[in-house]
Amino acid sequence: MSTTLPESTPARRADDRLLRRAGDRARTRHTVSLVVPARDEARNIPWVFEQIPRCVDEVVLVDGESRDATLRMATHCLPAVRTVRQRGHGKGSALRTGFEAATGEYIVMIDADGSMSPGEIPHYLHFLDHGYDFVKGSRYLAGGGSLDLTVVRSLGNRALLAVVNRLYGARLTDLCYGYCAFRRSFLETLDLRSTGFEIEAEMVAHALRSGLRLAEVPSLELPRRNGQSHLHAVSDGRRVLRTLIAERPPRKDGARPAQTKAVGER
Ligand SMILES: Nc1nc2c(ncn2[C@@H]2O[C@H](COP(=O)(O)OP(=O)(O)OP(=O)(O)O)[C@@H](O)[C@H]2O)c(=O)[nH]1
Ligand SMILES: [Mg+2]
Repeated sequence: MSTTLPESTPARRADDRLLRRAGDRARTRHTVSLVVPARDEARNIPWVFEQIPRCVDEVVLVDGESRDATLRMATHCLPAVRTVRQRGHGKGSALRTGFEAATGEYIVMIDADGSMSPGEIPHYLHFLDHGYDFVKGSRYLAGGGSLDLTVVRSLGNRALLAVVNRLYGARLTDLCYGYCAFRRSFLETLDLRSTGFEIEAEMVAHALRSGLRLAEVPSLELPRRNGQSHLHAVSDGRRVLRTLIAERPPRKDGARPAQTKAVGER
């Protein structure tokens, strides 16, 4: 059955507007690569992969010499997955390998342990679609949270957050959290060199220092589903601090001031 509306009723005009908007969105749809660093995450990959939304065009799994069936599980769950072996050691090396292999206009990164829900990816893309260059998740914005943070990690994150806000003149609400998305065209600007967990801080530091338009979106961190954490809170925290200090912008460098937007902020 088809329905026809008479010319120029309010309903028809609204209908046309909706179609035009949908058409605009389809025309401007950007391709999306999802980069997933994984080391011994065979038991968590099925949960992560089955939730990847349709807006993702390419999944790049970066293996870190896993001793379990991570690679086999990844191809079993998602035959189209691109698996690459990381160059060097550590999560930072893995992400840099994955970013170089990615081909999408937008890159999203999430962990493979089930602590980040792929269902949130469209929220990040929304901000990239609306002109932001770098979008990071925040567990501290209304609508976000963590079921995973221990007291020690939470205190460490707060302290490092104060440092980044002070040194970079930012107003971020979270720092040590690896759910981020950015335009691939800014990969060179981000100029990433970190090898370990401090890469997330380096990405934020370089995005702020370069004046990229940065947004935060609420994100809910879940507990890792199975297996062991690879993070060492004290030594990795120290590496983050060293990175933030080493990469801080000179006092007066004429760079564009950082523009940060948090969802819900006016
Ligand atoms: N390829 C690769 N992936 C890594 C490496 N180290 C960590 N990862 C992955 O990076 C992601 C984050 O590591 P986690 O061990 O979960 O660190 P975390 O989230 O801070 O710790 P938990 O909260 O306890 O899970 C996971 O998907 C890991 O498998 C590595 O050296 N190489
Ligand atoms: Mg984790």
